Amino acid sequence: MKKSSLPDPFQDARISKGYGEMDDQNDPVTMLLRLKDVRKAAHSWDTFQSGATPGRIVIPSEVAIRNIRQIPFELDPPLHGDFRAILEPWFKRPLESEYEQKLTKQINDIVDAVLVKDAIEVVADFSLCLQSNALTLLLNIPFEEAQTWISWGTHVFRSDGVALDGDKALILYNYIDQQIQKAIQNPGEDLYSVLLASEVNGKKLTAEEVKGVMILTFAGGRDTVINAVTNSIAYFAEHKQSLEKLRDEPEIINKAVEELIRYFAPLTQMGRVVTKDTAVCEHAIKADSRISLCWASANRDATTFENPNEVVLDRKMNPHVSFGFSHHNCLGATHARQIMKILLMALSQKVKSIAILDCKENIEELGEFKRKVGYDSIRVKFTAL
Ligand code: HEM
Ligand code: EMZ
Repeated sequence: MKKSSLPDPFQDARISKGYGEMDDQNDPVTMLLRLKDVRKAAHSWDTFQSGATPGRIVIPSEVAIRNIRQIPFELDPPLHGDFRAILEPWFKRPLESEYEQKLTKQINDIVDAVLVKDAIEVVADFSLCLQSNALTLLLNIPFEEAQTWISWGTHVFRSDGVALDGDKALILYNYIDQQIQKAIQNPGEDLYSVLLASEVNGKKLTAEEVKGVMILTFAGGRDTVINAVTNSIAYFAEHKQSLEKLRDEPEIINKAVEELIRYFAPLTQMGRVVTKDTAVCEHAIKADSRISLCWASANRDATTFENPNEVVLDRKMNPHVSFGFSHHNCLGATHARQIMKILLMALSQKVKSIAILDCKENIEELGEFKRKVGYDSIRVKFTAL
């Protein structure tokens, strides 16, 4: 098994019964493992709701450390759609050419810097910096602000060995409160100010609602992007010929981005709360219990994906669900895809090879399953072309 592989722990359960079970802080989860069932449940918001107690649809549940509703993630239609409508234009900005140029400069600078170093730890010294720098563009605030976020580490609700860290979450909440106050006093062109000036159903957003959007923007776009970037470096370290292929056939880069994101599935699963007694895969589920949409398993469903456990960079049909499915599909996907596209261009144009020196895998414990989602740390040495 290669160091960069992300094995699929769900295969047997997906084929034999279609679901898996895990406990999470005494609030068990029935995990949907087949692509067809994941899509159907993601669509059926009246049976599988997102707008439950804040934090409850996240796995591990964040109920113990959060009472603010993340928007639009923890809302159901029709209110969900009202918020999406004001957010969508802003989250499409990564397609604008000025944004793309700035992002290209940021990523080229980071890659150039590691090419002249002896060895680097990718998670802390590469992926976290890249993610934080890029987020300044999405929020439209000064580049220097990234240093503050880098100092928080990779996850805003977790720390080493602690799945849920309330003190750490407070750092983010207090920071966002301060930034909202600043934007109220001195409005600018940043996301905070734009949200404060926006209306939903004829009413200005409250500071609490703005906070709900901002927490989600910080939390949802953090370890997901870090995992996608780190796993890409590990993959190219062990597949030098794939870097060469991208150099020779740059026209497949968009397909390669989708395929890496399918294979990595940086967000393993997301929960829903069941509103009425129902059944999935002939398995009864009681009202007010939890299910999850296991994106990572659905992406390896051999009834849709040929050779699901292989990275096929120019895979033709690729209806993966790494960014979710239906109305809650990832708002940050445009930004994340641009990051990945530009990273792949930079690596293929500048890097000859990458050697993995040592690594510590990040393994999620999900009841009967254990899933590698990325690395706690991975030291590598880059060699320039
Ligand atoms: C929603 C994955 C990056 C912001 C989602 C969902 C998934 C996902 C699976 C659906 C959740 C659900 O159905 O309950 C990912 C992955 C990423 C990524 C794999 C990186 C590779 C980002 C970034 C941002 C972001 C960079 C913003 C900075 C959001 C938001 C939602 C969301 C706001 C909620 C959308 C809604 O409820 O309508 N993401 N995400 N994500 N993501 Fe991402
Ligand atoms: C939540 C989630 C969003 C959650 C779309 O996913 O990402 C997780 O990393 C956070 O912990 O609070 O924002």
